[in-house]
Amino acid sequence: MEKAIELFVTGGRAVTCEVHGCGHINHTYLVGTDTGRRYILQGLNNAVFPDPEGLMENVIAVTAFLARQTSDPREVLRLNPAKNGGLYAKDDKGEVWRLYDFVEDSICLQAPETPEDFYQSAVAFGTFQRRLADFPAGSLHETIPNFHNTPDRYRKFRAALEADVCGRAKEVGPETDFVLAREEEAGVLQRMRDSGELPTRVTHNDTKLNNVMLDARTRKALCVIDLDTVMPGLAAYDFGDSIRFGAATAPEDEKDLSRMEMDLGAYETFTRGFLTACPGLTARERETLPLGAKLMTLECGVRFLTDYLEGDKYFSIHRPEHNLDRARTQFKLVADMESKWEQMAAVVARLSAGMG
Ligand code: ADP
Ligand code: GN1
Ligand code: MG
Repeated sequence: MEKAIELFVTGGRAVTCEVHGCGHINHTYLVGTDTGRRYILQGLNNAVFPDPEGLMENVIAVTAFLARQTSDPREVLRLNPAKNGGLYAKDDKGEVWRLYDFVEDSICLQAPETPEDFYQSAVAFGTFQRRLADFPAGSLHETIPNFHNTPDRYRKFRAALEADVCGRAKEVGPETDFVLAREEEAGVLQRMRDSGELPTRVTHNDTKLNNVMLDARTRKALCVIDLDTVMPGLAAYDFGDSIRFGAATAPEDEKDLSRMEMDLGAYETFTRGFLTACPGLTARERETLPLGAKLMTLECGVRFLTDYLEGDKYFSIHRPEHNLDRARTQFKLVADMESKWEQMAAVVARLSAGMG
């Protein structure tokens, strides 16, 4: 990657380059230069993204659109020019690289430290969606086709179960039963999207707390990062994935399942922030937010379990059963949401009152 930085025009000479962050997908490095200016250098995971050029067209268009709506440079990711004249570059192995400004004086959290941190992440994602409301969604490339098409994730799960290339299917009987018992409900959002009952919006689709930067001093929302999955989608996806990750009482790969629950207080905090920052949702969209939380969690568990069955080819793992542990936490979270279902719906109804 020392070579990759040479593909870009930088202010100053690169003097350090270290692996950075906890993302599961891309290769991310923090680059320091002799002028003190810092950058995030990222190599796109070409096994995950079949069309990196299309993906970069999305990122360029979305960041340019967002940049026109704010005067604060830290509110939008900024791409730096490559020596080829574009905003990304290919190395001699065909890997696509990009160089963002490092968002200085910011923090990126793996879990909220206070309710206000989580509220601010809701403001960040809600604002992101609101600012992109007039972006021409049809012009975006689908960087990962069927990304939140839950029935399609089920089809892939069944195929992995049948192929059983690692002989692991026998280890995941209870998890498989859990998944298959929810197959009918798992398709509800997709059917509502297909029938036009819910509007298609420009969504982020990967709204984990660690894809938001907060100001280190004020701890207010700065910007949303990790724009690789920005595509047409449903509001419930962005709301739901945030709840899945940030309202959980334990990390995504916690082994002690008794520690994993959905915190209703955190859920309410996020809902308040999201609805305030993005008040234009339809009544039907607001009603589907709890289902978004449940289905994004179920879908993510299905994806982890599928990857486990397929031999851990997609998500980065740091121990042999990492994906299985991740799948189990997601299913525990789904079960907990089911036990809190009435309260989840009541929170949305209460906070939506008077919104029309
Ligand atoms: P992945 O797709 O692998 O999750 P991300 O784009 O989310 O990749 O980057 C991984 C991590 O790097 C983020 O969680 C964040 O901590 C850090 N990061 C990414 N971009 C920036 C940036 N422009 N400024 C500061 N930190 C960043
Ligand atoms: C991946 O890229 P990252 O680490 O923010 C994944 C998400 C999953 C998440 C689970 C492109 O997110 O869809 O929900 O891991 N991103 C992609 O932690 O597949
Ligand atoms: Mg990320």
